Amino acid sequence: MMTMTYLTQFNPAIQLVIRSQNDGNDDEHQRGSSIREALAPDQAKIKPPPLYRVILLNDDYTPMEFVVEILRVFFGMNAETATRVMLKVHTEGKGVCGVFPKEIAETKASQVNEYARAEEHPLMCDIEADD
Ligand code: TYC
Repeated sequence: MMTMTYLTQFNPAIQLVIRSQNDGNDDEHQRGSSIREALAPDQAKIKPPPLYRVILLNDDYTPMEFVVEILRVFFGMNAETATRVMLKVHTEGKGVCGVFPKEIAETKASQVNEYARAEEHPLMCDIEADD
């Protein structure tokens, strides 16, 4: 039994087998949950992390090219996507740069704000729950 628990926790192939038993009707779903609970009680309780949107706010002074650079460097966007998001923020007041687990969202927003301040731009980045 110990061996099974170890395998289901750490062997992705076995996790896949258990997950596939959960596809289908509710009875099967229940049974899948019990099997998972029996084989790996800790894993059965793991929930995906809550997600947060990283939001960019418009202002009247930050140059458009700087905002595009931010979106490319910190959020991995290509020039076309970065320009589209920048223009959305410019015209609508705010826009989403990406959605991440809380700690990553907080880190990205801080890095953007610190970089903008270091370059003496008033650009503001914030986070909000993605629900
Ligand atoms: N409104 C700014 C300008 O006209 C451009 C801008 C876009 C600033 C997006 C901030 O998050 C922003 N230069």
